[in-house]
Amino acid sequence: MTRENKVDDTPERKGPSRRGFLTGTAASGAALLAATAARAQTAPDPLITEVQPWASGLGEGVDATPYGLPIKYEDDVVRRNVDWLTADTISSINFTPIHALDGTITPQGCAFERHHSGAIELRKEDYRLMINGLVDTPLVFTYADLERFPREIHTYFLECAANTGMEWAGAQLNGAQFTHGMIHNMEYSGVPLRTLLEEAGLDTAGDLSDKWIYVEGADASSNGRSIPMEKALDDVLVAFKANGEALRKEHGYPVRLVVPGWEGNMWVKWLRRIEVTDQPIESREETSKYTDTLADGISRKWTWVMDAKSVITSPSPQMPITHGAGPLVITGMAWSGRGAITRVDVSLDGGMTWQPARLGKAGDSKALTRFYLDIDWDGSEMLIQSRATDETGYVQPTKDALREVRGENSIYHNNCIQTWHVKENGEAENVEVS
Ligand SMILES: Nc1nc2c(c(=O)[nH]1)N[C@H]1C(S)=C(S)[C@@H](COP(=O)(O)O)O[C@H]1N2
Ligand SMILES: [Mo]
Repeated sequence: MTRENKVDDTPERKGPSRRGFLTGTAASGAALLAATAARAQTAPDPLITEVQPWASGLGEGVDATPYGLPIKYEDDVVRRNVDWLTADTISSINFTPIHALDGTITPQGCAFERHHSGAIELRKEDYRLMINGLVDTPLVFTYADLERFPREIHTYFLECAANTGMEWAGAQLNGAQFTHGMIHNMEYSGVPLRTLLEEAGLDTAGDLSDKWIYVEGADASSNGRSIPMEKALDDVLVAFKANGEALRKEHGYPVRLVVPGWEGNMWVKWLRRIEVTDQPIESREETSKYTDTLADGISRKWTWVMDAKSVITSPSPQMPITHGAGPLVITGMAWSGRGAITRVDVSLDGGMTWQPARLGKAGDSKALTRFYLDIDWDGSEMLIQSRATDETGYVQPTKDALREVRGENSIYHNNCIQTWHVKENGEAENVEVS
């Protein structure tokens, strides 16, 4: 921003149209002018005055990279794991670099992975999906069969119920990637599960209030989960594309279940079987795991919905402020499993006062919403927080409020307000305020 403004003061090198554009930009943005004034430079900038290597030779041909990766200068924007969290990397987790992303869509290449028995490779030709149990006509679909049913596209977030789970007892992990990175947000193409259940002869007009489905994956863990029929017929998708292309292996190629707004564990990857039952199965993944142990030692089960939550991604521990006082863009993301985000408030003083943030675009239901707060930073330390509100009126709770209800025995469903302590030198740290 500063450099572009400076171009205006340097001798003519580029054509008049670029100069005109930059002048226009500078004139229209008061913040931009302020930034220029703060960083006025007198020495000539060789990046402006000298011909650079990239302008004096040729670039790479179009056959060099048939399927591209990000440019090497961005090679720190990657998934990372925390080696002490799990015994090995097979039944493990890595984290989305949310601190370095903007917008709302998570590229598949850096979207977090969670596997219980590793990511398997399953060819489309070898893929089968069975629907059995309490249906008139048990069916087996091939991948090609699935492609012949009417498709829908929807954008949804997937959050592992364990996201932020390490933070119950106190501030633990120094980075938004690690405290909040078990989340991704993709545009899925797929067939509504309702369509396939009807194909198998399920009478969706009848009384299905006591019916469930049990869903399993083709991997060794199978990750079986029970889902009430009401949800199965509502918005669950059998998806085969994400962000326009085939699902990546690690996200369930060739077919995964999409269970909008509900905990990530239910989004079965490498989807292999759907059984219609008249009771839940009470599998490992819904009894000893993915239940919430309260202060008295009793565990809540069936806590499927992910409540409204948000986090500031920049500034944050991995994204310190690298400039002095003046214009500062604070940004983050918010989401709710109950619908659209309608409002995000930001506090700079640890929750004493709040101001409304600007939503990058209107929130989609059960999808990530980007927010911004553009401030004139005075260079002093801040305790920054964000607080999401969703369309049901639910407001993201403080950590203390959540602990009051849930105690400290929980792992899953920690949707508390996060605090970053931003220091005068721009560095940020994961802290708690009460
Ligand atoms: N078949 C199968 N499905 C699975 C899992 C698994 O190990 N096997 N892990 C679950 C968990 S706990 C989560 S949080 C999500 C993670 O999805 P992702 O790897 O695409 O991020 O997948 C779920 N579906
Ligand atoms: Mo998970």
